[in-house]
Amino acid sequence: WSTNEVTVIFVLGGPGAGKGTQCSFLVADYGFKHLSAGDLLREEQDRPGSEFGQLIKDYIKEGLIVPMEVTIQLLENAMKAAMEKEQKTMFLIDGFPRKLDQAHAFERSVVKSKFTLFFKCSEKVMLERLLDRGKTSGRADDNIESIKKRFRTFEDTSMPVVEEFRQEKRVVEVDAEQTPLKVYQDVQERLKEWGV
Ligand code: UP5
Ligand code: MG
Repeated sequence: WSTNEVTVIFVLGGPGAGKGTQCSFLVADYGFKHLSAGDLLREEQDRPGSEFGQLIKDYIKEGLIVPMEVTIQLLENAMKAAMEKEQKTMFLIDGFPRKLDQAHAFERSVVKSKFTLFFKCSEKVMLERLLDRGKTSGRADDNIESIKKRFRTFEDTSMPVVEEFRQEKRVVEVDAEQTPLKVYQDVQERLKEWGV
């Protein structure tokens, strides 16, 4: 697709930074379709007959990045469906790209993103949030062992993506340690500056 037809905003930030929370606010106020790569992978994992179920399960538990072919295909299918069935053209792609190869492949073969909304949050705060959510989330990776691995992968593998986009002046950074509503106010101000 071309950037005239489709607008993509990547939403990045560490595990528990609040990506999903802020995306749901944005969906309510703007015409975005929200696609969480993690949610799409978890759905695919649970889909009867999926050839990737076990692989996804193992990668998520270990906090590792699922091979990009799987994730990009899921995202592309979901975008296509939202365009055809809901006439959506604006997408928030949450939790992706988390590795440089994914970023390059997606921007080359699907569409170039407008910018990346980056939620900055310390590990201390993210850990508290995730352990708290883990009491009820049922997520296989909301336990201390998996959380530590997710933090590690985020620093080693995903931050280089943010750094590359930052060099290209395509990162909009928001302090994610404030209350959800204060974070959202900052997000709205920044989007306005970017003409969204
Ligand atoms: N909360 C949120 N905002 C708050 C605030 N401002 N103040 C106080 N509390 C706040 O929020 C987390 C918790 O914090 C919630 O309880 C919330 O109420 C509270 P949430 O909005 O869910 O944060 P989010 O950043 O979305 O956290 P999430 O756990 O979803 O982030 P991850 O990036 O770890 O998870 P994701 O689902 O994206 O990926 C999971 C795994 O999938 C990855 O580890 C990886 O193994 C795999 N994956 C890939 O392999 N490839 C991909 O491209 C994507 C994922
Ligand atoms: Mg999330």
